[in-house]
Amino acid sequence: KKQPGRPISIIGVPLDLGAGRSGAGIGPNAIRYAGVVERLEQLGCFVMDEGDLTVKGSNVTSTKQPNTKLKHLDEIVKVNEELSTKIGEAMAAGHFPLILGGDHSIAIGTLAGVRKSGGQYGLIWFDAHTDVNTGETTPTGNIHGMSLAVALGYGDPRLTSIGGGTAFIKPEHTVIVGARSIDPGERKFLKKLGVRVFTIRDVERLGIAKVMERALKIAARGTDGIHLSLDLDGLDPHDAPGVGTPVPGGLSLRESLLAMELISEAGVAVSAEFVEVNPTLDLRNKTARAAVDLIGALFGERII
Ligand code: 6HN
Ligand code: MN
Ligand code: MN
Ligand code: MN
Repeated sequence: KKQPGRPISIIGVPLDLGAGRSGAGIGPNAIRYAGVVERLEQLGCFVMDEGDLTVKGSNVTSTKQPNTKLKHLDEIVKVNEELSTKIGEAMAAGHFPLILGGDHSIAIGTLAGVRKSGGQYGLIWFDAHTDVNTGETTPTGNIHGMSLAVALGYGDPRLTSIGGGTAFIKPEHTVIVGARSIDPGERKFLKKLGVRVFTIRDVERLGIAKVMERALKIAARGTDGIHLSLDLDGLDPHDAPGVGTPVPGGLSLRESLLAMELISEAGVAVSAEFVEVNPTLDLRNKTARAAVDLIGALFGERII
């Protein structure tokens, strides 16, 4: 069932500086063109589109990257600080923040903002990657590969202190679903912190229903609700081709829809973000349309 009565605040974050290539910055509008507001309204939701945050530059125009281990750090800090304020306000008003990305570095601001609301929240991180690199372990210097580490309290202090400091989320309430591309440093990090990872292999062996049942227990038990951070590259590139870092062998759109339906039925989600939609790599806006299908399922849309 959808969250009854809770207004949805849509916040677009047209940022691609955290990724290794340009294009994710037009993700929010691609998702709007795919009809996200209309879809939610058809489901009876009250939707407020708050527009986009202002982002200076993109990977197209700002090629100077003075800090190669943390590319575009200044602008990413600024945008995420602003985002955390926005999210904090939306949640304080009793709204459900629905964040449209943008590259996955925006999860830093989202989770910092969710944390501001004072509760202790769990996290379902749906992704082909695990995004737990730091400036020390990153193979690329791209901050979108570090956002989960930051949310757990690890990484450059300028990132971990966004929104007022301290870890935004606890490892025991964090669960990753769909992973199939993990860097050596990330593997160590996940082991050390004891973060539960359901890889694509687990999805194959157990089925997505069982995986989500377990994931929901980890994220929701003993918390005030969960945040869903969904990277479209968690889906197979066949169903979501418009992503900057595609990895073959992912979840089908149908499996991903079932995952959303199960989160929706659990009734525990307090916020969600859909990131890494890069329409410049897409035909017919397929990836944004997949995002809208997933958002529909999350807010109660069913086949019958
Ligand atoms: N994403 N692990 C790679 C890196 O550069 O750190 C890829 C990260 C991808 C991040 O898709 O959100
Ligand atoms: Mn209101
Ligand atoms: Mn990601
Ligand atoms: Mn990813």
